[in-house]
Amino acid sequence: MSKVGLVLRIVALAALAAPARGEYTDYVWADSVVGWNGGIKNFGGELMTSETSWWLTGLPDCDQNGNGYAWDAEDNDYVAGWKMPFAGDQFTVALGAPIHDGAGDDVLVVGYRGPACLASVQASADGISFTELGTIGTGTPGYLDDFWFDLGGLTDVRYIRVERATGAANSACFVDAVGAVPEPATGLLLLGLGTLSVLSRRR
Ligand SMILES: [Ca+2]
Ligand SMILES: [Ca+2]
Ligand SMILES: [Ca+2]
Repeated sequence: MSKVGLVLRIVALAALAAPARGEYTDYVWADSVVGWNGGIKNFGGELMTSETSWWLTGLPDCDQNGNGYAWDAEDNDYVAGWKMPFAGDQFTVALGAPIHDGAGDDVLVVGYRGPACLASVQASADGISFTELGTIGTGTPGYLDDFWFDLGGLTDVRYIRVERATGAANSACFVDAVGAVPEPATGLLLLGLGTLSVLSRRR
């Protein structure tokens, strides 16, 4: 096998072996909350304000002991969402950088929700026109989950909205963080191309 062929093969194998979604620390996270209405609050019932909108920004931070259960005594109540009564609840975050449709799922919402939850997750490039990516459905109260969504061809997405879609009993939903995968294939491809150019120069 030629050196070039070997490098191509290594790059291909690395792409297959790499975790499809990488780590939380590699993601683009929401860096601001650009709007909300209804009764957006933390689980304790404190209404979110511009002073506390950081509950929704940055990396997930409410499960301090990392066991996936959000209500342990030592955990922080750094979430925002809704419970009863229904009030047309929704919020929109801005991501730290524009995101594009890569292979597989792209957008991540971390949170916990009630057994009758139904929430719509939407994406927008301009903050005005939103496209629904999917929904967050029923869950086990208190247990944090990663909810993944595919951009489905959308590009230059900067805004993610989470909107309550039911006023049913036990339809609470609280979000810890909103993030996205920042095109992981690009760095790997550049690495492969860089190695190829080094090899071709050495010949
Ligand atoms: Ca916990
Ligand atoms: Ca995708
Ligand atoms: Ca949080």
